[in-house]
Amino acid sequence: MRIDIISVVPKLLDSPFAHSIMKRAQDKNLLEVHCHDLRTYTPYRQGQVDDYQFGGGAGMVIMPEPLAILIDKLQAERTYAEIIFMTPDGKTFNQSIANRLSLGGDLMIICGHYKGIDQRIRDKYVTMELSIGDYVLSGGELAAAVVVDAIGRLIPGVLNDETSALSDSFQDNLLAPPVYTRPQDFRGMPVPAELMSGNHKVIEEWRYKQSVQRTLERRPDLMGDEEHGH
Ligand code: 6GU
Repeated sequence: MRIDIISVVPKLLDSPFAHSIMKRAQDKNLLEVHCHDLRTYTPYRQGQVDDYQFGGGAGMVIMPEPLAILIDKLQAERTYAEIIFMTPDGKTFNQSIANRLSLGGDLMIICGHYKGIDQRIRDKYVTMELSIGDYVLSGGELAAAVVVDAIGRLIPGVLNDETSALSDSFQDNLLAPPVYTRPQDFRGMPVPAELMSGNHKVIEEWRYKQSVQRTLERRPDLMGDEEHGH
């Protein structure tokens, strides 16, 4: 999968994909992430990409022309499954959206900054608008990094048995169970006996019960138990 990210602060995206699983995905040629500096494509003087908003009000808006020039150029080179705009008023990103996008082909992601981007770009080009939660970030870059990480690790072949996504929280609407490693006795706190039993069935049952208990305590909304949610 190829992901093209458009930003006015591309330096914010230097490190998120350069390490760990995102690096491995790219080393294995399963993922390509290309970050584009919008200023490179502006037809205006001195790399200007934003301007005051019509109607007045605080905050600059990213102009449509530089975005259209870059989006047209990218679309001439390949077809995108989705053109995503990162914005706090988008649909809240979740594991189910990540699963779908990880199987769906190349993606373009547009990061806003300042007050956002001209509405006409959203109307003409954008096919999906995503937020990563109900709080406001300075720009879409950190949110885009979150979305690319969540999608990238799900691309078939990226994870191995050690890092498998099957046991992740949310993959089955249950939170993941607790995990333990050496030593078996840490300062008087032992590892639960079930995990030391060597009995696969006992271990799986214990993990499932812990997952259910944890989900009921912490995220009853995930279990469709609206009574306890919110
Ligand atoms: Cl996608 N962008 C910004 N600026 N803030 C956010 C967000 C996105 N998602 C949550 N907060």
